[in-house]
Amino acid sequence: MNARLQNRDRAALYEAMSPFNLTPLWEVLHALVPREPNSPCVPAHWTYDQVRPFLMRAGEAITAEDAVRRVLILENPALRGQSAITQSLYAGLQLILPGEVAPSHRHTQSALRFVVEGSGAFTAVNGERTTMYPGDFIITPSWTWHDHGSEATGPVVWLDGLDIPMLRFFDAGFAENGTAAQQQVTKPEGHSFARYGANMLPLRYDAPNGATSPIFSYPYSRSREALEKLSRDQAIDEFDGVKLRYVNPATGGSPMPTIATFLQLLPRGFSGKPYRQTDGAVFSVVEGSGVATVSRGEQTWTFNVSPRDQFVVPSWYSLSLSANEDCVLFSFSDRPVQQAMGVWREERSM
Ligand code: GTQ
Repeated sequence: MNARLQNRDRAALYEAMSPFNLTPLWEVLHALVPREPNSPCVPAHWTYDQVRPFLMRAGEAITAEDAVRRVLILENPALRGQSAITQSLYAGLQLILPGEVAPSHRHTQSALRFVVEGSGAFTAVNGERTTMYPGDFIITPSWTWHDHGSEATGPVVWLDGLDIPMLRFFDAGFAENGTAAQQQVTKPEGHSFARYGANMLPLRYDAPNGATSPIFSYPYSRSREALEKLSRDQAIDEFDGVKLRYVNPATGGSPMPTIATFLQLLPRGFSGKPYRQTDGAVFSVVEGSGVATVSRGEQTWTFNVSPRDQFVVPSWYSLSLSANEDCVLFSFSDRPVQQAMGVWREERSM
């Protein structure tokens, strides 16, 4: 049979089977099982100078209570309309103004907060409030009641990171609104940290939040101090500078089952080597300034980053980081899920 006839036969076959919801694998196999990750996402950078005026306008346009959560979603430019910064993760910047309340609710999606601007807002989880300070990493475990409020004198802004697209993928999302705007406070602030945060655990450890860390807040001051000391005492990693991962103190695993979180210090003058990983990562700049160079094939993105900026590096795009002055970066990704599946990979250039 000549090729033209064959193509015509095949086209007729595809058309005939289509009404029966059948389609040939061989036309799509290469895309379904790519030689290497082929993310539809693109690298992107949100400077705080660009974003902040829109956040403040949002503060005038709607109250936190009416919005439920007054958040500007950081959408991957290649995934507009999907409320996703990577295929599996959601990110947004949430604003709360003095005296406001973001009402109590719970959902199966896990959430992290990374405080970007302002002090004195609080988040309440399971009857315990945690006051937020810049650089603090705070978690809301899956299916726990949470509300946010502010006794600050100015605006407070934090980065929200949630596994919303992942739960959407699994069709496993549930949510419920609280009966009162704010949950009752039943424990003194710092209760969980005393119980679980001193490198000690209660004798009969009760895993109050299932697979999620029993600590709600990982204060910046302690994490920053650790990085500072390590930057003096140990060799600086050629790719990461000094990078630590946050842990669930009861398991040594990630604080949340779906999201890994990291804090790293790039010492002044650091010029990191390029590496790539299968977990796309969202970064929040805490201190200092630097350059994130992201590349894939022939294409390169150069982000000059400053404090309070956010940026995203998709799966298998290579990243190299450099610092003009001591630079601290927070980041998060879906690594624990990939590791549970045994598919996480990284490649560090020679
Ligand atoms: O604070 O509970 O950015 O439910 C998106 C969904 C924040 C929250 C978001 C949420 C929340």
